[in-house]
Amino acid sequence: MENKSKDVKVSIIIPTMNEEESIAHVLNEVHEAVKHLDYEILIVDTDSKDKTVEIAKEKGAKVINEPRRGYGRAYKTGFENANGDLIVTLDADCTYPACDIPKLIDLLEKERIDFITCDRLSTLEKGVMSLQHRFGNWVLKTAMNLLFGMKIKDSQSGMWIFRRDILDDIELTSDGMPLSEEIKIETWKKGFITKEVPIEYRIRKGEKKLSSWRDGIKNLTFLFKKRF
Ligand SMILES: Nc1nc2c(ncn2[C@@H]2O[C@H](COP(=O)(O)OP(=O)(O)OP(=O)(O)O)[C@@H](O)[C@H]2O)c(=O)[nH]1
Ligand SMILES: [Mg+2]
Repeated sequence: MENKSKDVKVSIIIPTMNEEESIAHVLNEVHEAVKHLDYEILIVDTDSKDKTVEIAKEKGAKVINEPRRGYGRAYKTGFENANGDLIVTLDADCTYPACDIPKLIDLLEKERIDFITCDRLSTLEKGVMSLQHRFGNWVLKTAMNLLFGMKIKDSQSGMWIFRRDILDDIELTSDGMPLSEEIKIETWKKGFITKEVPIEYRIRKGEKKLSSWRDGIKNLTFLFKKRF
């Protein structure tokens, strides 16, 4: 049975940088999915020049302005401002299934999990991710598993569902894309109960903010620095 409880507050955090093409769609999907829960939606925006902020406010999200660039920086600012007992993260580009949030929260609570990360790659459909991107993801998850003795299937996924309390016990140093790796390494290392759950990943709307080569190399370098 789906969780109908309003005892637990959920903070949904979404970083944005010029996502006017997709943000309304994502926010509609989030509202629809969690309307039976006590929740807040935090948009952490860096310098959007389009209508992202306007649309987000119109759709009832709380917008936090974070002028310092970086995906990791945006999330750390979001975490500092979150009032929920549970935190849910996803991109603003329609790639992650917001409709699955209630199911994932139920799983977290039922199995007393501390940190769920969603796995985009096990069920990935043809054409959703470029070959280059898939290869990069394979290299990064293999490096992470070898360096840290983990068994992760998707080290770069940006959809997580977790108890806010765990943030007190983990150290997040990255301000960039590597934060996605770091949060998984830290929760694993600190012995939290973690689980990877397959999800349906979708084609991105709007322009990507990631530079495949530059960010790929930065993510790989980060793993070695963190390990040694
Ligand atoms: N606030 C903020 N958000 C950012 C920044 N960089 C990226 N984002 C957002 O973070 C999310 C992830 O960025 P994406 O461009 O989707 O990166 P990605 O998911 O690795 O790459 P794709 O597979 O192309 O989607 C998106 O919602 C972006 O708008 C930043 O510097 N600041
Ligand atoms: Mg994305």
